[in-house]
Amino acid sequence: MDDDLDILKRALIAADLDAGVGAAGRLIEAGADPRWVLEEGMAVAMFDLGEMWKRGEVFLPEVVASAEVFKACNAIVEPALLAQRTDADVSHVVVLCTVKGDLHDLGKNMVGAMMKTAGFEVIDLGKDTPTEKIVNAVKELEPQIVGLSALLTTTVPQQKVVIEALRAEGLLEKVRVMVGGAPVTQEWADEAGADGFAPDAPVAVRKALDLVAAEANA
Ligand code: B1M
Repeated sequence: MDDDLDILKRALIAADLDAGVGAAGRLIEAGADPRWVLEEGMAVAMFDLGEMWKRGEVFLPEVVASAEVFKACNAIVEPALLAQRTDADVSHVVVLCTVKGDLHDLGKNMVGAMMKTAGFEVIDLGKDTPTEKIVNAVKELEPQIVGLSALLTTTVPQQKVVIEALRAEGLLEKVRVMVGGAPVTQEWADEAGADGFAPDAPVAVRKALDLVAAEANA
């Protein structure tokens, strides 16, 4: 399985669709844990690709192509992940999105899929999400949690803009806000007034479960 994980990583970096889809399929067929494939394989490959991009070893069109391969592989891995879904509690609703100005959604989608496996109902508002749309969704859907993803240092401040907009509408009494994304830190989460931060999708699930449990015990 380790060999196929390596093939998958290399295929993502090289934007080789056939090799990526082939390796993802073999891994899932062989019973690999989809979380392991996503976290230790696919997410790591995209991080490595980002480092290569920073060093000028790859360029934007290649990154766009790799993102497409990621989506194709994810279409194979995610159903296996969702098959692990528990029926623990579907009464907890998470409104999830990538903030305004930000088109990165691969990580946000992973967070959403893993939250579903823990029994959350996930309402995904997508990427480049206007603040007003998030505020309206919180008013209408009354979620327990709002999750805000941001991948650019220029869009991370938007997380605080959303939190302030929710505060202005008196909605922070009712909803817990989680922030995440590669440049996001616990320090920033505190400064922005978020209730939770997670560096990756598995921790995001644990944090979300902690937040709803704390609310239930309050
Ligand atoms: Co972009 N990009 N990109 N990009 N891109 C980064 C983020 C960058 C770090 C690359 C680099 O320079 N090394 C850099 C940002 C630099 C900075 O801000 N300081 C960058 C740049 C500059 C840009 C553009 C500006 C490039 C340009 O146009 N000149 C442009 C911006 C477009 C825009 O958003 N307005 C751009 C565009 C793109 C693509 C469209 C080509 C593509 C995105 C495709 C897509 O998402 N559909 C892309 C990609 C793929 C990347 C990198 C290479 C990979 C991101 C990724 O998908 N990682 C990225 C490099 C990097 O991050 N190191 C980069 C895999 C994913 C599974 O991880 O998203 O981190 P991640 O999610 C993790 C955790 O962060 C966490 O859990 C996930 C799973 O474990 N998490 C949360 C995420 N959200 C969470 C929410 C939570 C909790 C945890 O709670 C709510």
